Amino acid sequence: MQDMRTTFTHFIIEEQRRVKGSGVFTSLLHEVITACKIISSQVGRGALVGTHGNLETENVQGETQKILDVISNEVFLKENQMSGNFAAMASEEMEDVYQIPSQYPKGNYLLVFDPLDGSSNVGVNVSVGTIFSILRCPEGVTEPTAEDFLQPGTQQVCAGYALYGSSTTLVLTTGRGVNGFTLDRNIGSFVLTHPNMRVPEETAEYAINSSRTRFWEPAIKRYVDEVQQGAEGPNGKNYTLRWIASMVADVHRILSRGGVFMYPMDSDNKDKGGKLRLLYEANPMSFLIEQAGGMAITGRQRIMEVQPTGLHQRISVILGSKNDIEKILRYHQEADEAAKAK
Ligand code: AHM
Ligand code: MG
Repeated sequence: MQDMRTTFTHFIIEEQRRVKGSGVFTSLLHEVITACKIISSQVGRGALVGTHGNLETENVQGETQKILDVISNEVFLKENQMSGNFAAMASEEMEDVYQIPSQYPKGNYLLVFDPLDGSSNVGVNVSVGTIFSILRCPEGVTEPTAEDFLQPGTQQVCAGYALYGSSTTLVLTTGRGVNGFTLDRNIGSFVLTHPNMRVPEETAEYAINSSRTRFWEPAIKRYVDEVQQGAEGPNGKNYTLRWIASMVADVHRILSRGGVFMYPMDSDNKDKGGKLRLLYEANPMSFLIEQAGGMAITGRQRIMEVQPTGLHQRISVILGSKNDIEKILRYHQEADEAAKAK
């Protein structure tokens, strides 16, 4: 045989055999990635078929919805509702929990997702993506409510994202490391191209929206100030800044070659708790980053240990290469101690 590449199908069958699974997970992941393939195709055609614009409506976050936000949400619901694997779904684009229509069987898992992350980028042809997280439905629950989704990130059984960039990439963890796949459009399948992804402990790249500098807490100001001093500062090396405004693309870069991503809570977003959403942005990305050897914190604690209080709860997100994240954690502790001592 000439082509010895591992397709996603083969990869999950092997995983299923390794963990002696029932096959439910294999079927469930197939539905999820089929949805990602459809969204990838829609995103790729958008400008030609007029779906790159805004709608008149706002989502539950009060943000203007893009046509593609709504299309992607509908694709995800439709592809995942009939398999009998999920008990309910929730997404950035829907205020309440989505119940599986009564004509379909219900399963034991909950699916929570951001159908099109970074969608402010679609009109300018910059990368966007889909983020998802899979939780167990609590035992005995047949009609899950928002409460049933409020599980800390440590309870996730699977998390991943699809990145619609110069190629379409799928990155996934089921708690046994992180693997990346690239969509081969000739055969319509994802192929394993990035086995066992690892985040290097050391980095010289950081990502933050620095137009918000005036709102930052002292610990973030201190870290960024030191980084910007480059080789002349305490780090003794030059850093570069990258900010795509698409978390999926920024996290993918970090999983590929290291770095630090920060969307911290600041004086401007403090009332909301931060900008990014805990259940379908921060938790799945934290699971991936930790599984790849990196760290993900709010500044003061591990993100995955935060007990969620709301479906659309926002949170401070600081993640990436271990050595820098440890330093940022320490800077928060030192700033808090200094403030207490005053
Ligand atoms: P979205 O889910 O509405 O697209 O918002 C989340 C996005 C992230 O992908 C990205 O990191 C961040 O918002 C960018 O925010 P900003 O425009 O403030 O730089
Ligand atoms: Mg998002």
